[in-house]
Amino acid sequence: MTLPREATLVILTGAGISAESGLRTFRDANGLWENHRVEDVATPEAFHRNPALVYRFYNERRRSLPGVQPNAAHLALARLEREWAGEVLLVTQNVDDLHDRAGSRNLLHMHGELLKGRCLGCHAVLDWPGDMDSDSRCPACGRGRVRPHIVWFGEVPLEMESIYRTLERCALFAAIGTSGHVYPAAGFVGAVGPETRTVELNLEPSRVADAFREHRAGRATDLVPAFVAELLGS
Ligand code: BV8
Repeated sequence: MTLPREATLVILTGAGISAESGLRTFRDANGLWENHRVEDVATPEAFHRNPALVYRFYNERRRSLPGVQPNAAHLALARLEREWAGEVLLVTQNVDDLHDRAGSRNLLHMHGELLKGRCLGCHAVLDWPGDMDSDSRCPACGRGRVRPHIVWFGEVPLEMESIYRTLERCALFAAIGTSGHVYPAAGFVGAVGPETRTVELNLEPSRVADAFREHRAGRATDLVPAFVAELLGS
């Protein structure tokens, strides 16, 4: 089914799109980090209970970013945004900056960003490329402690309103490199219209594969450039 040229596309990405850049997925770590389940480290309760552990978890991941590069899949999605006549909304669950560095602009980090912090006092969202700890203070208000600008388990993801608004009117919804474990992202495929084309691109079927009409199995750096070329008709 060919898409109208002005159609709105929504692309959802997960850790699998960054895997070939060298960033571990949650499944690779089988959800474990320093013998903690990620769900136990990435929660407000964990931050309250043991802030040093949670700061360390994010410092380690933030430090790994300069050493990795966007891959062909990230670059292909940036090309799609540039060359597609209609809107392309890229919603990522990833907290790395690889889509940003690949050139995607109409990009929503629904689970936050490693390179940002948030003031617990004035709630300012801050660029934060370096390490963060309990002594870190907000440069905006000068006194608040700072937390990672990350949506933890049990917290409300960012930009949900605009995401659902775009899902309702998109002609194509494609999910790339996400296991379908985590909600509400895993439920997005159920929020599109009855005519919307749905495609899952993944190394293996996700938990919600049955909800997609089309499936492409393989690595993101193979599947995504080919999928984008097909959409652009080139
Ligand atoms: C919410 C930031 C309400 C942190 C993340 C009990 C108590 C409390 C909550 C819940 C509960 N039970 C359920 C919930 C809801 C919970 C949830 O879903 N839990 C799960 C564990 C069951 N969700 C929440 O708490 C969310 N908030 O529900 O608020 C609400 C709801 C709706 C509306 C308003 C309010 C908040 C969830 C956000 C948590 N934060 N990230 C951090 O990064 O440290 S989630 C984190 O894990 C990632 O962001 C990502 O979303 C998720 C991992 O998923 P994936 O990205 O899919 O990665 P994964 O490793 O799982 O899979 C990789 C995939 O890639 C695989 O399929 C693999 O095959 C594929 N792959 C690998 N290599 C390649 C590849 N594909 C292609 N090419 C390759 N080379």
